[in-house]
Amino acid sequence: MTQAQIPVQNPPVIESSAHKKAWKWYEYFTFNIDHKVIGIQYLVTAFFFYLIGGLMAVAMRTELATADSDFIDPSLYNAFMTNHGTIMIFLWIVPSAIGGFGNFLVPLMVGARDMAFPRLNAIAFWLNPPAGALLLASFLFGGAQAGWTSYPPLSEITAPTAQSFWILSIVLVGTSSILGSINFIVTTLKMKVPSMRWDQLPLFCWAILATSLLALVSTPVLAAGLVLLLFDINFGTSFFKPDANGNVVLYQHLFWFYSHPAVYLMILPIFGIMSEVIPVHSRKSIFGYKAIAYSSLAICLVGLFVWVHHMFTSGTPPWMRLFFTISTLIVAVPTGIKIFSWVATLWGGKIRYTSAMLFALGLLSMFVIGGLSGVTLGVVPFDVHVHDTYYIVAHFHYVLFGGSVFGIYAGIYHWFPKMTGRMMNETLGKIHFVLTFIGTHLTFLPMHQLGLQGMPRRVAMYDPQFEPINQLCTIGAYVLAISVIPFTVNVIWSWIAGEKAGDNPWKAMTLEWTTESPPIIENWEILPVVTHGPYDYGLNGRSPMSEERPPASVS
Ligand code: HEM
Ligand SMILES: [Cu+2]
Repeated sequence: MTQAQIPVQNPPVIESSAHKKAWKWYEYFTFNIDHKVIGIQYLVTAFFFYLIGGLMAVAMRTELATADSDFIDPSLYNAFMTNHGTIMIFLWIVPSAIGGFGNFLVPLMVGARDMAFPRLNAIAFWLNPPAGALLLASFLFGGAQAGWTSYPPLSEITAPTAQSFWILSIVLVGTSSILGSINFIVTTLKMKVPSMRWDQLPLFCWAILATSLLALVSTPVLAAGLVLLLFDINFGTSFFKPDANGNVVLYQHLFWFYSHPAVYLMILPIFGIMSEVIPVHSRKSIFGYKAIAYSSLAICLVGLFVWVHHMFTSGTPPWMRLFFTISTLIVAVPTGIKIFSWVATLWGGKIRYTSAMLFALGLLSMFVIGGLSGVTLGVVPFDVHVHDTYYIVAHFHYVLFGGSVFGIYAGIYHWFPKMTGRMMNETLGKIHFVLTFIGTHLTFLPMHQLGLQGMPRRVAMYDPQFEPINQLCTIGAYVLAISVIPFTVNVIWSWIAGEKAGDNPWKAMTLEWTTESPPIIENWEILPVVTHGPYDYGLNGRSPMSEERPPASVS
């Protein structure tokens, strides 16, 4: 190859690890400052919480198999409902999508040796286990009862100790997310290899950049709201107490100013994963690179101005309803742009139906359903009709399960070879996909109908007329629970004894595939030089479908 060898003078050396090439397994359980170790720590911890949150969901669905309350008592049901939602959002999707994939991939994708602030990075991760422990400890005091939104006055008058544990836990994860965001922003802006132009930055990195900016603006607002709530519960203040001139709607504003964007915090990194997986597994350059990159930034901006759509039934004045309806419908535009770009990328591509690709395709279909029901909810009269019914539950599970969890799975099947040096088993992967796909539809599709017929959410008992449909959902939930088994077996077995992966099993073109699998400590012996775009399949005279890689992208 003709590219020049650019040796790196004085590579930034991480002390203690100077002459090691790989970490020992037990070093993954320590305060390690390598971004790759931290990424895997995030992923494994988050998956552990996913299993716990999933068990709570199964318990709830078992309760809901019959109309009366006969399996767990209502206050335990409430506690499961609250902690299931909280765990899934704050301890599973956000930490795995941003913390896990972001940490592992961003430095590798921009050609850096680590994150900008490795020690801060480790601190950000290590805030998560105590946060999870605090959340689970809340069960010793009856468990928080007020739902993941924790609206006062309910959250101020039920289970105060458990609620305080809940708040402290969320403040810890929030702090973790702020520290992580600063790190991602600085890493992307400052540590990209000079040979990489901005329009060669992988779309996953654009997504993490947008996500981090959004998290940085919105998370402190949530933290403020929660700390005020903590004061109300424990120290006699009355920010949100209606009987003492407090304002409950103020809490809702503070909460949703974070939590609506939180939806994008979960989905933007997943969109980033999609933009990497789809071109690689269909051997085509991504369609509309700039449109995808800018739409991430647009979603991040518009997403900050739609939070009131969660409060249409909270006495919101009509002009506000109008403004927030319009802004809500506008967010559908950049999201639609991305969907079109992926479909256009798939169009005429040489699609390889790997497990990663199947999950990505599954995500597309699910997300379209969830997105469409979201658009219907943006319209005030309809929202008022289905407010706090199972229609809402159906909508957000399509987005969160179909949209986020499918994306995380796609990402794991795609990058597992890079992370561990071994391939995952495709047969088990496909079984996992089929079970998950059927289970998700079976669990959540019928819920639209329940909602339209008026079944309220967040209750353990319901009118017997809803029983047959609920039983379908419960069967679906068991299918989903079973679907985790082939996945878990696959990860553990493949990690130990899977087929060796080689540096670039998918023949991808982003930088992370130019180093060894798993990457050595500090990522490269010699930093890579970028000679082509991240999705340039088939340039330099090869056919667009070429399986062959272009001349080495590093030298
Ligand atoms: C294993 C499959 C799952 C099942 C069977 C399931 C089931 C449930 C049920 C029965 C509820 C109570 C609904 C209500 O009364 O409002 C619920 C709430 C919720 N779920 Fe799931 N869920 C699953 C996965 C997920 C995932 C992956 C997420 C991802 C973020 C998630 C997020 C939530 C949230 C945010 C709530 C609302 C909790 C609240 O209202 O405080 N769930 N889920
Ligand atoms: Cu929203």
